[in-house]
Amino acid sequence: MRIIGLLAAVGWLASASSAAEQPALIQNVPGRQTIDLNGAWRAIVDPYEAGYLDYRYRPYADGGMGANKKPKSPGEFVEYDFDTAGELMVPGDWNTQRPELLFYEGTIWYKKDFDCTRKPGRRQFVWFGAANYRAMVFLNGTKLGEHVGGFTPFQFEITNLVREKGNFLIVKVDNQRQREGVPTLMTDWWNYGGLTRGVKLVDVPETFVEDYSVQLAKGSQSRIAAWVRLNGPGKQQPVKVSIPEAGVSKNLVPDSNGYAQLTFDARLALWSPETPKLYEIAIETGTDRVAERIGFRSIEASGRTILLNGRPLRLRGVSIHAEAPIHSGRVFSEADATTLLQWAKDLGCNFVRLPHFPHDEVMTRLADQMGLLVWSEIPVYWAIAWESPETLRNARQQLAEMIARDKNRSSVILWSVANETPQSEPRLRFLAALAAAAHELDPTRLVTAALETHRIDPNTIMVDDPLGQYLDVVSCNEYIGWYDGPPEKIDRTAWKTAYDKPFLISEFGADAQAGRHGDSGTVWTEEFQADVYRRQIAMFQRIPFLSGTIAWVLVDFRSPRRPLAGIQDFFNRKGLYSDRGERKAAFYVLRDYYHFLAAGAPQPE
Ligand code: GCB
Repeated sequence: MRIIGLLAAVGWLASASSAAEQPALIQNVPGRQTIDLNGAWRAIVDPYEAGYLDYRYRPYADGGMGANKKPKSPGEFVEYDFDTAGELMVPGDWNTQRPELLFYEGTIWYKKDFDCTRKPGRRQFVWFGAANYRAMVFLNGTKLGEHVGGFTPFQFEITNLVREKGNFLIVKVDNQRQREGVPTLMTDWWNYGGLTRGVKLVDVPETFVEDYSVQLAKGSQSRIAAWVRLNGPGKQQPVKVSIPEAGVSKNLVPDSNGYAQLTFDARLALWSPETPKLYEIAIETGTDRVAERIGFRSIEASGRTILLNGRPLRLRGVSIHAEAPIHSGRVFSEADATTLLQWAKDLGCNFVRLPHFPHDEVMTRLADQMGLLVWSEIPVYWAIAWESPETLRNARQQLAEMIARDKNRSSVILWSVANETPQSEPRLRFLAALAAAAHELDPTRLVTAALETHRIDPNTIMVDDPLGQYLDVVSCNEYIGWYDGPPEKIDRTAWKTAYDKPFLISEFGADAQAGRHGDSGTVWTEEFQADVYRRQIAMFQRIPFLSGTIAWVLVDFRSPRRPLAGIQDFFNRKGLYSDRGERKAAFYVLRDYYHFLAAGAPQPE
């Protein structure tokens, strides 16, 4: 069931190439034999898509610029030439690489030349960490396929196309927003375009370990449920799963689909934010070996309490947008990810929300190492086209790709299927389908969504969004004291819930420009923001069923919706840090509260 669901969800891969047996996403690409295709790529800016469509808006038969055409005689002209075009760095959004591209939305063509030493009995894939939003990929003039969705990995097999010398890989990346896209037209983040994450050639044996999951079985702290899937002609050969430090070595025999599963007991030190213990695990066949470090922890909802390793958990969280600290642009490097996660730890957090789309894999891998719990999300945001089957298919695919990539990360405890979506029947159907898909794809983690609030009287918020019945954890964003009334309104607000489920405040906050001072009644000042935080914290103490809070947001981030000159300058200023890395007064207010909670303040009921 599970595998069929996942394959169906990523079914586009099957049509993307002619090879007989297309794998689902290759698991653990950082742990494979790879060649980096990162660095400088040639780039042609194509705002009218004229490299793809003729003057009647028909696609060129040869793929347009994907063919990399050259004049064959002095009398022939071709109106593009990658070899004389400028360069863009990959990975990297194009917006922050050239001033004239800061607001650019449209197509850019990328080209990279490479050689590839081919060994018999090996297979090659070209793998993209992400391309925002729509990518069309050509190798040596042949179209490999397309991918839609700006934040998840994808790959194409190139074994039969790649040559020893003189390969050219061309990618058309288009970041135009679309009403029926995921996300849709309006968001509160920068639409960074391009090959925003790494590109690699992945080299594997003819039969290889395509995918695997090694995690604790649902509800257990000592039973491991492992599954492995092999791909290739020898996919029924025995597989060994080992965890040497725990004395585990198990042999599995795959079925005719190359799939094998096993549950077994192990004595394990459990992973937690306080002790982020990771074990080296290895999956081996006669021809392939892949290894990585994995943690083991249980996560459950019991009534209104979240249990981590069987113990009540209070989440001390902050949201981190994928905006690079100090230099801005979309995060892809380990250095930037480390800075952001360390800033969250400095705040006293044990938990980070990574909104509003899957972040670079480097974030969740580092969260495993640094001991931070993670909320991961797909960009089903605000006014999605709820009635469009294609939009639902797209959202489901992004969900499946996010889960496929990060299912072995002990840090990830929550999958979020949506953010701040307006209530309606079509929306409920759409999101209930996504919640069901998340449960099916990953029965071990908890499913949530960031909901909106509503009041049943001027002073009482009632948490009763009907979507709550499909979620494991009910979460609400609220901006009392900013969009919703003056800060004093926070003092008068009481909360009730219709659900016997854990409850999180998934956003709260206010804008402040770092260094702008005044009294606490003056907006945009650090004093105003700090005052909102103080009042919010007092309100949290009055919500007996609260399992955690997530401040919005760790660092100021770029947003086209924020034009106020001299203050916003196209940044959302709700950061506890400025975009230059300065701490604002509210940072210290929240840090004191989180340290107080960490020191053993009362747990939720
Ligand atoms: C929200 C959204 C978030 C925005 C934030 C804001 O409710 O979920 O994406 O950036 O408010 O600052 O307005």
